[in-house]
Amino acid sequence: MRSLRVLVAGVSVGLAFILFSPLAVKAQCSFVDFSSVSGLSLVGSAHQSGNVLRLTDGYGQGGAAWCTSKTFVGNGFSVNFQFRITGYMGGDGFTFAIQNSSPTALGFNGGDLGFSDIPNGIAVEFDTYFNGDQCDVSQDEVGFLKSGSGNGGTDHCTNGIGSPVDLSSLGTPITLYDGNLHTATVTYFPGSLTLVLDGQTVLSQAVTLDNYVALDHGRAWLGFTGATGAAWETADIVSWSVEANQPAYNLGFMDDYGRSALCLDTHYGNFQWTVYKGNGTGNSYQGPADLTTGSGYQRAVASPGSGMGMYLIYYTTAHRAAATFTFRPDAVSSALYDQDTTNDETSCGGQE
Ligand SMILES: [Ca+2]
Repeated sequence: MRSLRVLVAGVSVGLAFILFSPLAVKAQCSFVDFSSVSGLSLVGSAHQSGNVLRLTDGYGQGGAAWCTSKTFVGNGFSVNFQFRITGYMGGDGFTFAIQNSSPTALGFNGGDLGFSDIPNGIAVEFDTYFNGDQCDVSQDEVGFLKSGSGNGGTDHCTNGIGSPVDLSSLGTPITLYDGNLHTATVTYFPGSLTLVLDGQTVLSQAVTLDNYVALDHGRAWLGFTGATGAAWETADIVSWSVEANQPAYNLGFMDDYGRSALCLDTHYGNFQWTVYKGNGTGNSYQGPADLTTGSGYQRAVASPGSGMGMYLIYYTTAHRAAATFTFRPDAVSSALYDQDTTNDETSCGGQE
């Protein structure tokens, strides 16, 4: 009889496989160009201009563009974007940022790059104005920043993650504001954050995102901020793609009658429910779940408003589980009863 299987079960090899080989999927925030800005929250000076996302184009501006849907970033992601800075009149630059403050967040302008004062975030800056009082190293630099409060919060001495890099000092120098198209790839693998710019690895730091951003079931808003002051420039994002790793489901339940299976990611709180019998057979549903661990039990409840309803209780000492599911758009509902933990070979996401 198929029953419960604890995938981790103290088997570190199995856990490592799950964590290091999650499926990368194209996230919702992917734009071949910005002929449509549907799905973006545009704030301040940020606007669509032809086929590009224009962050700034005058003096004294601040703008931001956030994907309105949060992206699951906790298990790693890769972001690729092209940008072009034209009409360089001295500054200030832009950032790619990850934050859990607001989909309309915008910080101070000028040297604060529209990022400073956005709480609960982390940014990759592309800085085109030398602020000596913020520990800038160049008017042509990149760096990692954590959230800083108030004016001047983009100070690398207080809020830098590692040191900024002067791009003009590279063996093959890169000039951010030369009017050319540049390609940036930001890759987060839990424990490290890397920026590759025009094929050169220019930044790489030990970073665990959870230490800087309070993730929402592993999720956060992704986007860009840009700013100018007395000095200004036109800063355009030309394309943007996001690939994110899936939750690592590490606890699985299979119904005794083979009707459906439930997998839980117990780190961030996510579930995947797959229907094997009855209405909705073959469908799989994912979403955030709120987890509670009590004495002798674990409970998972689907977050309200997700379009899904799920209630699971797993008795950890008795090794029994019961769950009910509904999915309103598909009018699918099911129950799961799992009475025996000992003989199950089902993996999360599929039957053996
Ligand atoms: Ca600066």
